[in-house]
Amino acid sequence: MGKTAFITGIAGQDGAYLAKLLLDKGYRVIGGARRSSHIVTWRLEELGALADTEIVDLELGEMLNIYRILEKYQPDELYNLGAQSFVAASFEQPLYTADIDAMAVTRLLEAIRTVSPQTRYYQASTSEMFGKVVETPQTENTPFYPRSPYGVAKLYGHWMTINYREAYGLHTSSGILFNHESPVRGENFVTRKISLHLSQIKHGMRDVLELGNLDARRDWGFAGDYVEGMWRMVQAEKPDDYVLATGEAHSIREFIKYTAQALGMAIEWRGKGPDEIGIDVKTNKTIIQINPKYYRPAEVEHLIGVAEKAREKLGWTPSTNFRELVEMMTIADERRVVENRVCG
Ligand code: NAP
Ligand code: F7E
Repeated sequence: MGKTAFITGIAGQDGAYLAKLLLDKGYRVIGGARRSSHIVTWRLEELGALADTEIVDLELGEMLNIYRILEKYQPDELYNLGAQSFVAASFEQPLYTADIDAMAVTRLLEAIRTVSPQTRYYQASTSEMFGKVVETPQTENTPFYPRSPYGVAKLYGHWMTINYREAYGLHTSSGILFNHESPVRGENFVTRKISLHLSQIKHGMRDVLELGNLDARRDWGFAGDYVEGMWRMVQAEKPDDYVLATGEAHSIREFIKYTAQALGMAIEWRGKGPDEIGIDVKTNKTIIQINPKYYRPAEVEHLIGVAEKAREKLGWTPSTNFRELVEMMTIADERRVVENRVCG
């Protein structure tokens, strides 16, 4: 019989890609989604994973909800992808972010230790833990310096994952994943916001794209590649911590440039700082403006990772480069706009 995997955050971007990957490998996949008036299933549907994924109610704030799920399903593997994952929101909701992104990790690990110690655990850690970077590029050995309540909360989860491995001998691994995107990325994140809004502008359904800091640089990979890395960490004989990254960093400005290119548009920049604007060269209209509400109280300026350990020990390498990722997202969003489909 195939293995059973439980995925928290099944309705999110990575949840959908991981569910698809595990189903294709013959797993029984059970996914936890928090109760709402309308559970978001379009990502699973779009990736062809909805029909075979069993979805159960899971609120990461509820200890006994988690406990009963572990007791009932006794999964071979648990991937903790559920989180308040939007960095900007964590500045406004720091306590909620701490409860779900930090304390829930301990809830899960305590439940595993108590009723399902054979369960292998994956923790979704993040390059945001490097924050105001101490060295460039970043590896598993780079000291952490988080710059947001999100980053601070995730750092707690990362260390608890290590602590339960060392204290109780549990198979717990932590993936320090750099930004990874896809056509099913949430619309608030800057990449998807750009691919969707510029597609809408091209087709006359929006006038302006409003953004914050255009000079931040990120190491952006493709989510489909990164869930393969998560799975490999969990299959490894020994649990450990790994960076997954592409080793290339690009600015928001570059992301805009290549999205525009994929749409057959060109942008000319004028002005500086909050007065900078992006003009559509063909129509001479202002289509990009800065809105300071998108600036963060503390910014992470430049992240770039080295995934050498994952390559050596897990045989993992990313298959999609930056240009391919931008094109993939833009083509998907332009198609949705043309077909008048809402995916968000
Ligand atoms: P995502 O699309 O935001 O998905 C997160 C999921 O967690 C959502 O489905 C959300 O439910 C669920 N969730 C939020 N609060 C919950 C709660 N209280 N109880 C139960 N579920 C809850 O994020 P993602 O991009 O797939 O990322 C997956 C994980 O990797 C997250 O932990 C994120 O922090 C981490 N990570 C992401 C990246 C990246 O670049 N994508 C990089 C490093 C680490 P709703 O659908 O109801 O909102
Ligand atoms: O911002 C800048 C913003 O929200 C990227 C999450 O998955 O990756 C993600 O966190 C950059 C920042 O992602 C806008 O200031 C400019 O510098 O797309 P983002 P993030 O904060 O890097 C990490 C690894 C995670 O773990 C997180 O869960 O873009 N930026 N203008 C903007 N960002 C947004 N969202 N919106 C703007 O208008």
